Amino acid sequence: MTHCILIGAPVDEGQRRPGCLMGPAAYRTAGLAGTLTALGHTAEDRGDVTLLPLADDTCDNPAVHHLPETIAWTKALSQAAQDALPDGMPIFMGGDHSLALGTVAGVASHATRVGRPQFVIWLDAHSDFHTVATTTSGNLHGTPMAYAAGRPGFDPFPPFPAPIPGENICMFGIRSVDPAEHAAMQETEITVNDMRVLDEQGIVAPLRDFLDRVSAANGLLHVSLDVDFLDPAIAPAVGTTVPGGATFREAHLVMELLHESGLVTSLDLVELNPFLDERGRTAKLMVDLVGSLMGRKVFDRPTRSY
Ligand code: Z70
Ligand code: MN
Ligand code: MN
Ligand code: MN
Repeated sequence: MTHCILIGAPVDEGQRRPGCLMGPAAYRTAGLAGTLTALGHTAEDRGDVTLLPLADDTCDNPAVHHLPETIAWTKALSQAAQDALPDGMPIFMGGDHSLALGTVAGVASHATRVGRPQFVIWLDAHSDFHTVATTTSGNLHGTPMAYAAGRPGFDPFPPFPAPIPGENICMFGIRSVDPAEHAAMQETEITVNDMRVLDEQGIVAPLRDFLDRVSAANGLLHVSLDVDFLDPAIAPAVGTTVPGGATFREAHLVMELLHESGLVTSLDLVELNPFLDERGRTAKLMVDLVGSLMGRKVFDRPTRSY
C-alpha cells in the first residue's frame, strides 16, 4: 500500500498550445484518486500548486517566452516535491513538461537529503535536452532533462540542486531530437532507448537493465510520462503529436514492469491537453496507465526482485 499524493501543476507556459492548464482537472474528472484507492492505496489530493510572485528574469535568447513564469513554477514545484516526498509518493498532474524543471529539482534535493542516488526514467517522444540558450522554439518544455543533467545554460534558474549523472537517466520512446540536443546528448552517459531500440529489442530487456541498476544502487526512481510517448492514434490530446509512438500494450507493459520493480518513488504526468482530447479518452488512458503502474493486473504474478 502506497500513500499517493496528488499535486496539480497547471503549467501552460512551457509551450504554445493553450490547454495543459486543464490537465489536473481532467485527471480528477477521469477518476485518478478513485483508481488508486480501488487498488488499496491511499490518495491525498493536495490541490493545485499556485505561482509565487514573478521576478523580472531575462535571458539572452530572444526566442524564449514566459521565463519568469517558468522560473516561478520551478521554485514552487520543487518545494511541493520536497514537502511531499517524506509523506508518500507524489504524482504530479500536469501541466506541460516544463513542470519537470521543478519536480525533478525537488526529488533530487530530497535524494541528497536522504543520502540515496536519484534515477530518472523519461518516457517521451522528445529528449527535452535543450538549454535556455539552445532552444530555437523558445518552448521551455523542451529543456527539463538538460537542467536535471546539470548542463550549463540555465543561468536565470536556481542552480540544479544535485545534477543527476547521465548513467542514472534512461529515456524511452525517443523519436524527435533537435540537432543541438543530439550533439549535447552524445557527450553524456544517458541511455537513450529510441524507437529503433524498442523495435529491435522490445521494451522489456532495456527497462530491466535499467531497473537492475536502480535497485543495485538503492536509488530513488522518478518517472516522467509525457503523453506523446504514446502513439497519437491512442492519445490524441497533446500539442506536439509525433507518429510512431508506444502502443497501448507497450505502455501498459512498461507500467507493469515498473510496478513489479517496487522502485518508483515519484511520477509526473505531463503534456495532456484536454482541449484537444476526444471525449476524455487520453485522460482516461493516462489514468489507466497509472493504475497499471500502481498494481492493477489481470492475474497475480510474483514480484520480481531486482
Ligand atoms: C522541440 C523543441 C517538446 C515536448 C515538444 C520539441 C520539445 N525539441 N517537448 N513536446 N514534450 O521545441 O525544443
Ligand atoms: Mn501568456
Ligand atoms: Mn516532454
Ligand atoms: Mn514530448
